Amino acid sequence: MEWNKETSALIIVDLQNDFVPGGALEVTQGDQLIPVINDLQKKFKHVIATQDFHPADHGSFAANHPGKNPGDLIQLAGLTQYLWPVHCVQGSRGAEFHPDLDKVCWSAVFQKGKNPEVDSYSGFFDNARKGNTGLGDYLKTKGIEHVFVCGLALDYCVKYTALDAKSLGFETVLLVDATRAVNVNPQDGELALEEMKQAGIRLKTSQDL
Ligand code: VGL
Ligand code: ZN
Repeated sequence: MEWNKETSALIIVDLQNDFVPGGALEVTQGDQLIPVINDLQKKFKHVIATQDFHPADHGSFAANHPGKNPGDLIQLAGLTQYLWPVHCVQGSRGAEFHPDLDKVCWSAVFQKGKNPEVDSYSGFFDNARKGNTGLGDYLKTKGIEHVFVCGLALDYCVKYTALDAKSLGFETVLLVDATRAVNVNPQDGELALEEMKQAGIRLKTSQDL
Protein backbone atom coordinates (compact mmCIF):
# COMPACT_ATOMS: atom_id res chain seq x y z
CA MET A 1 0.00 0.00 0.00
CA GLU A 2 1.20 3.48 -0.91
CA TRP A 3 0.88 5.88 1.96
CA ASN A 4 2.44 9.06 3.20
CA LYS A 5 3.87 9.06 6.71
CA GLU A 6 3.75 12.83 7.01
CA THR A 7 0.00 13.00 6.42
CA SER A 8 -1.00 9.78 8.23
CA ALA A 9 -1.90 9.24 11.87
CA LEU A 10 -2.51 6.10 13.91
CA ILE A 11 -5.29 6.49 16.50
CA ILE A 12 -5.14 3.94 19.31
CA VAL A 13 -8.58 3.82 20.93
CA ASP A 14 -9.00 3.11 24.67
CA LEU A 15 -6.33 0.42 25.24
CA GLN A 16 -6.94 0.65 28.98
CA ASN A 17 -6.86 -1.92 31.76
CA ASP A 18 -10.64 -2.01 32.18
CA PHE A 19 -11.11 -3.17 28.57
CA VAL A 20 -8.74 -6.16 28.67
CA PRO A 21 -9.41 -9.54 30.35
CA GLY A 22 -9.71 -9.04 34.12
CA GLY A 23 -10.99 -5.47 33.68
CA ALA A 24 -14.41 -4.10 34.57
CA LEU A 25 -15.61 -4.08 30.94
CA GLU A 26 -13.38 -6.75 29.53
CA VAL A 27 -13.15 -7.42 25.83
CA THR A 28 -12.30 -11.04 24.97
CA GLN A 29 -8.69 -11.23 23.71
CA GLY A 30 -8.32 -7.46 24.11
CA ASP A 31 -4.80 -7.96 25.47
CA GLN A 32 -3.78 -9.82 22.29
CA LEU A 33 -3.77 -6.47 20.50
CA ILE A 34 -0.82 -5.13 22.49
CA PRO A 35 2.02 -6.70 20.45
CA VAL A 36 0.15 -6.02 17.19
CA ILE A 37 -0.28 -2.34 18.04
CA ASN A 38 3.25 -1.96 19.38
CA ASP A 39 4.49 -3.19 15.98
CA LEU A 40 2.07 -0.91 14.14
CA GLN A 41 3.26 2.16 16.01
CA LYS A 42 6.75 1.72 14.53
CA LYS A 43 5.32 2.42 11.08
CA PHE A 44 3.86 5.82 12.03
CA LYS A 45 5.24 9.27 12.63
CA HIS A 46 2.00 10.52 14.23
CA VAL A 47 0.51 8.30 16.95
CA ILE A 48 -2.44 9.49 19.04
CA ALA A 49 -4.26 7.68 21.84
CA THR A 50 -7.75 8.15 23.20
CA GLN A 51 -8.62 7.46 26.83
CA ASP A 52 -12.08 6.74 28.24
CA PHE A 53 -11.95 8.87 31.39
CA HIS A 54 -15.17 9.00 33.40
CA PRO A 55 -15.98 10.79 36.64
CA ALA A 56 -17.36 8.38 39.29
CA ASP A 57 -20.86 9.86 38.87
CA HIS A 58 -20.99 9.19 35.13
CA GLY A 59 -24.47 8.64 33.72
CA SER A 60 -23.45 5.58 31.66
CA PHE A 61 -22.82 3.53 34.81
CA ALA A 62 -25.72 1.29 35.86
CA ALA A 63 -24.59 1.75 39.48
CA ASN A 64 -25.56 5.43 39.28
CA HIS A 65 -29.20 4.60 38.49
CA PRO A 66 -31.04 2.95 41.40
CA GLY A 67 -32.59 -0.37 40.38
CA LYS A 68 -30.75 -0.53 37.06
CA ASN A 69 -28.26 -3.17 35.94
CA PRO A 70 -25.59 -3.28 33.25
CA GLY A 71 -27.32 -3.97 29.95
CA ASP A 72 -30.43 -1.94 30.80
CA LEU A 73 -31.37 1.02 28.62
CA ILE A 74 -32.15 4.54 29.84
CA GLN A 75 -32.46 8.00 28.32
CA LEU A 76 -29.33 10.13 28.70
CA ALA A 77 -28.78 13.49 26.97
CA GLY A 78 -31.87 12.71 24.88
CA LEU A 79 -30.33 9.48 23.58
CA THR A 80 -30.91 5.82 24.34
CA GLN A 81 -28.04 4.82 26.60
CA TYR A 82 -26.89 1.24 27.19
CA LEU A 83 -25.80 1.03 30.82
CA TRP A 84 -22.30 -0.25 31.55
CA PRO A 85 -20.53 -1.53 34.63
CA VAL A 86 -18.44 1.12 36.39
CA HIS A 87 -15.29 1.44 34.25
CA CYS A 88 -12.39 3.78 33.46
CA VAL A 89 -12.97 6.00 36.46
CA GLN A 90 -10.52 8.90 36.59
CA GLY A 91 -7.63 8.04 38.89
CA SER A 92 -8.34 4.29 38.95
CA ARG A 93 -6.00 1.60 37.63
CA GLY A 94 -8.70 0.53 35.19
CA ALA A 95 -8.50 3.92 33.47
CA GLU A 96 -4.75 3.63 32.93
CA PHE A 97 -3.31 2.46 29.63
CA HIS A 98 -2.21 -1.17 29.49
CA PRO A 99 1.27 -1.35 31.03
CA ASP A 100 2.76 -3.25 28.06
CA LEU A 101 1.56 -0.72 25.49
CA ASP A 102 4.42 1.42 24.17
CA LYS A 103 3.66 5.09 24.84
CA VAL A 104 6.98 6.83 24.23
CA CYS A 105 6.23 7.89 20.67
CA TRP A 106 2.72 9.25 21.29
CA SER A 107 2.15 12.81 20.08
CA ALA A 108 -0.99 13.37 22.16
CA VAL A 109 -3.69 11.75 24.30
CA PHE A 110 -7.33 12.81 23.98
CA GLN A 111 -9.57 12.02 26.95
CA LYS A 112 -13.31 11.57 26.57
CA GLY A 113 -16.38 10.70 28.63
CA LYS A 114 -15.61 13.37 31.22
CA ASN A 115 -19.07 14.96 31.13
CA PRO A 116 -21.31 12.91 33.47
CA GLU A 117 -24.43 13.95 31.51
CA VAL A 118 -23.56 12.23 28.23
CA ASP A 119 -21.57 9.21 27.04
CA SER A 120 -18.76 9.60 24.56
CA TYR A 121 -17.75 6.68 22.38
CA SER A 122 -15.94 8.61 19.68
CA GLY A 123 -12.56 10.21 20.29
CA PHE A 124 -13.85 13.31 18.46
CA PHE A 125 -17.34 14.16 19.82
CA ASP A 126 -19.66 13.04 22.59
CA ASN A 127 -22.65 10.91 21.61
CA ALA A 128 -24.89 14.01 21.38
CA ARG A 129 -22.23 15.59 19.12
CA LYS A 130 -22.11 18.67 21.38
CA GLY A 131 -18.80 18.28 23.21
CA ASN A 132 -15.62 18.23 21.11
CA THR A 133 -12.31 16.81 22.34
CA GLY A 134 -10.27 18.89 19.87
CA LEU A 135 -8.92 15.80 18.11
CA GLY A 136 -10.25 16.84 14.69
CA ASP A 137 -8.66 20.28 14.81
CA TYR A 138 -5.45 18.76 16.17
CA LEU A 139 -5.17 16.37 13.21
CA LYS A 140 -5.95 19.13 10.69
CA THR A 141 -3.35 21.43 12.26
CA LYS A 142 -0.75 18.66 11.88
CA GLY A 143 -1.64 18.27 8.20
CA ILE A 144 -3.09 14.79 8.67
CA GLU A 145 -5.21 13.49 5.79
CA HIS A 146 -5.22 9.74 6.47
CA VAL A 147 -6.41 8.25 9.75
CA PHE A 148 -5.78 4.63 10.74
CA VAL A 149 -7.92 3.40 13.64
CA CYS A 150 -7.24 0.48 15.99
CA GLY A 151 -7.95 -0.50 19.63
CA LEU A 152 -11.01 -1.22 21.76
CA ALA A 153 -13.80 -1.79 21.39
CA LEU A 154 -14.63 -2.39 17.72
CA ASP A 155 -18.42 -2.14 18.15
CA TYR A 156 -18.33 1.04 20.29
CA CYS A 157 -15.46 3.47 20.59
CA VAL A 158 -13.48 2.23 17.58
CA LYS A 159 -16.53 2.32 15.32
CA TYR A 160 -17.65 5.80 16.37
CA THR A 161 -14.12 7.20 16.21
CA ALA A 162 -13.70 5.86 12.67
CA LEU A 163 -17.14 7.12 11.55
CA ASP A 164 -16.42 10.60 12.91
CA ALA A 165 -12.96 10.66 11.30
CA LYS A 166 -14.57 9.83 7.96
CA SER A 167 -17.33 12.43 8.46
CA LEU A 168 -14.67 15.08 9.14
CA GLY A 169 -13.11 14.39 5.75
CA PHE A 170 -10.17 12.17 6.70
CA GLU A 171 -9.49 9.18 4.52
CA THR A 172 -10.12 6.50 7.15
CA VAL A 173 -8.78 2.97 7.47
CA LEU A 174 -9.86 0.45 10.11
CA LEU A 175 -7.13 -2.05 11.03
CA VAL A 176 -9.18 -5.22 11.47
CA ASP A 177 -6.47 -7.33 13.11
CA ALA A 178 -5.79 -4.59 15.66
CA THR A 179 -9.28 -4.36 17.16
CA ARG A 180 -11.75 -6.62 19.03
CA ALA A 181 -15.48 -6.31 19.74
CA VAL A 182 -17.34 -6.39 23.07
CA ASN A 183 -20.16 -8.30 21.32
CA VAL A 184 -22.95 -7.57 23.79
CA ASN A 185 -24.88 -9.27 20.99
CA PRO A 186 -22.81 -11.92 19.19
CA GLN A 187 -23.03 -10.23 15.76
CA ASP A 188 -22.11 -6.70 16.90
CA GLY A 189 -18.51 -6.84 15.67
CA GLU A 190 -19.58 -8.05 12.22
CA LEU A 191 -22.33 -5.42 12.01
CA ALA A 192 -19.86 -2.70 13.00
CA LEU A 193 -17.51 -3.74 10.18
CA GLU A 194 -20.39 -3.65 7.70
CA GLU A 195 -21.55 -0.21 8.88
CA MET A 196 -18.03 1.18 8.57
CA LYS A 197 -17.62 -0.26 5.07
CA GLN A 198 -20.93 1.31 4.01
CA ALA A 199 -19.66 4.66 5.31
CA GLY A 200 -16.62 4.47 3.03
CA ILE A 201 -14.09 3.39 5.64
CA ARG A 202 -11.50 1.01 4.22
CA LEU A 203 -10.81 -2.25 6.06
CA LYS A 204 -7.17 -3.34 6.10
CA THR A 205 -4.79 -5.43 8.19
CA SER A 206 -1.49 -4.25 9.67
CA GLN A 207 0.26 -6.51 7.14
CA ASP A 208 -1.11 -4.28 4.35
CA LEU A 209 0.90 -1.29 5.61
C1 VGL B 1 -16.28 1.81 25.46
C2 VGL B 1 -18.29 1.17 26.34
C3 VGL B 1 -18.23 2.18 27.27
C4 VGL B 1 -15.20 1.58 24.45
C5 VGL B 1 -16.20 2.83 26.37
O1 VGL B 1 -14.06 2.02 24.65
O2 VGL B 1 -15.50 0.94 23.41
N1 VGL B 1 -17.34 1.00 25.44
N2 VGL B 1 -17.18 3.01 27.29
ZN1 ZN C 1 -16.95 4.40 28.85
